[in-house]
Amino acid sequence: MAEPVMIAAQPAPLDLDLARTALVIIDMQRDFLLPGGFGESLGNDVTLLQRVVAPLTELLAAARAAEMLVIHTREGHLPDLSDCPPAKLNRGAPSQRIGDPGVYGRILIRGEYGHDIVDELAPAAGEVVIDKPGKGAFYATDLDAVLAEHGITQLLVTGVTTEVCVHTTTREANDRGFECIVVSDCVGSYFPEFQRVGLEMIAAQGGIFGWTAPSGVLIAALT
Ligand code: C5J
Repeated sequence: MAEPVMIAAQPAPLDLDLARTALVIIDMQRDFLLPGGFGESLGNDVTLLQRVVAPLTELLAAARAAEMLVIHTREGHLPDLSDCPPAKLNRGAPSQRIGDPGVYGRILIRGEYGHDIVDELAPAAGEVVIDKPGKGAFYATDLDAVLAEHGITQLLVTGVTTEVCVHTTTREANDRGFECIVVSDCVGSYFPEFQRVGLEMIAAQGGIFGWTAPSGVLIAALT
């Protein structure tokens, strides 16, 4: 069995057991990333999220080469919206709500083009795809069971957005006993200040709910 690898993470080094680690890629969906899509229609600068694609593509390639478990998530809802609570549905501008027609199909609806993952990060055959109705990837999904089945105890958390679905999932994972490294250049926010503070919050207070590290350090550990 391979020895754990020490990762130069913040706020302190962490021993990573690669055989018990999964790469989790949160919500790298066209609705959030593509120009003209839902994210941009809300007034956001999608280039801030697109920056994540190149380093994450490299990390994903390294994880696949190392035969690490790869898990993709997608935020979205059933076509009849029965899994979308009114408190979520009735938010935002009336013309740009979940389920409304958008440039890439009905916004955040499963099966629509915009709901799916950007081409560069498309799941490979056999990789796990978790469809989640909430911000956290554990809520109303079988993620916990999938991780248990594979003996996973540590997570590399990536994707968008840093302060929303990445944070929520990392906090949920931390509460369930997983050690999480949030990969600093592989997570993105529409708000530069949220990106900076969002990463600082994770590693503050001795790593209150996780660690952070850049992708280069992790790719080096994987290769
Ligand atoms: C948001 C997400 N921000 N994936 N979703 O609504 O972070």
